Amino acid sequence: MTNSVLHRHKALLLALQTPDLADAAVADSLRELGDLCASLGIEVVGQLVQARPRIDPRTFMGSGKVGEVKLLAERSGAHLAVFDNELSPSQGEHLERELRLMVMDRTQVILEIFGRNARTHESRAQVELAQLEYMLPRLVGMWAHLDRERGGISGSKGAGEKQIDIDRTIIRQRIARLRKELRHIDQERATQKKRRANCLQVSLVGYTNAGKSTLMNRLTEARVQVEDRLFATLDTTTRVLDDENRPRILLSDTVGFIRHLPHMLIASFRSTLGVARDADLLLHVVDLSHDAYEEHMATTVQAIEEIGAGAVPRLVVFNKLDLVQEKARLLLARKAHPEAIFISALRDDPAALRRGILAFFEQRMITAPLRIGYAAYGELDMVYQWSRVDEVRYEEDGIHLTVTSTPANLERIRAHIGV
Ligand SMILES: Nc1nc2c(ncn2[C@@H]2O[C@H](COP(=O)(O)OP(=O)(O)O)[C@@H](O)[C@H]2O)c(=O)[nH]1
Ligand SMILES: [Mg+2]
Repeated sequence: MTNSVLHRHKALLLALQTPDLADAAVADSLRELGDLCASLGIEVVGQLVQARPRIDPRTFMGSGKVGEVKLLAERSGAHLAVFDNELSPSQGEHLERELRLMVMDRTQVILEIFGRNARTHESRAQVELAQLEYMLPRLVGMWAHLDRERGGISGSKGAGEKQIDIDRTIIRQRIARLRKELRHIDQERATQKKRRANCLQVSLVGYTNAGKSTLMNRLTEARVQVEDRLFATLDTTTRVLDDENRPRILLSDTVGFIRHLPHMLIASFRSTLGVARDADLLLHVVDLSHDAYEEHMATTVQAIEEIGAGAVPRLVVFNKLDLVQEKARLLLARKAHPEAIFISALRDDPAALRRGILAFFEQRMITAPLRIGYAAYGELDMVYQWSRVDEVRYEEDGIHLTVTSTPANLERIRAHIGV
């Protein structure tokens, strides 16, 4: 399905509310689905929430509701139904048949947006991999009509069924190829990673549209694309944040999170998100002007853990302060996160944030004496890169230094000069 097909489509948004979901959470999620649809050019003409004790594994919603949706679609001229819940392959197939509308779920919408925003070879490969994995179990539905039309001869495979076998093979081959390509790109990245290992790495993380790329641009010379659009950033950009400091500090901007981010996307973007895993500090950027900011924070923390970055220290950065009207919200956020930094990436000088980052590392650095024999004189340059040299004395038994750095870097230096 291409975007030109979706553009200007009239759609109904549908959600099924099970008892474990609060009204506000369902409403927020639906509003977000509307934003996601809008970024694909889909026009939302109506929405419907059905409260049910549980989801029917086969039909998803009850037949009474199906009639209601059909009626609403007729009245509003919708020919697309977008479900906020994830639909199983058989549910999607069933609903498409019953509603006689084109059916999409939240996962598919997000996959479409990622597909449209992928710019580099790597992100394109990552998105395609996720899309194919989504498609594979759904091929049956796509070909079922062929067999139905022909009546299906028992005992032998129908034309549709044979076609599915062929398609499955082709898709599996393509998936294997993409995986191989991504592994290759990942290996190339390993060289880069080694070069950066002696720097302190800071990674911007947070909900989509929180202002990560804006902060990246304000803090460094990077020109990352900033847009009031969900998932504008799909690639990782890394720049020097502070060139004076030793060790040098690098800052990375990467893809954001959203609730119910399809797991196949997290899996295929594992390598892109690796920058957060390898970081010494995560800047968790939060749009404090958003009513659902607390939920955004929870979703982000959960995603951070999911990608294996749960152990990396985090500094919360409450952004978009210029848009926050309620004093109470500010006070509440400050109380819940006393160490957080409050900023408007658009309005404020980012110097305070930069100082906050430096202070964070300063607190964690240790000062230690070091002696380098004259035979190891060549290693002095490395010491100056990996640590801050506070004092140097040339004595008979070698060079005596007082250096300050992170425990990890000091460890590395010692290993290098063999003491
Ligand atoms: N009013 C206001 N808008 C901001 C601020 N920071 C970012 N934005 C806007 O929020 C939108 C998303 O920003 P972006 O940096 O692309 O978010 P990202 O998805 O987290 O990278 C853009 O339209 C930015 O101009 C801020 O402090 N105040
Ligand atoms: Mg961005």
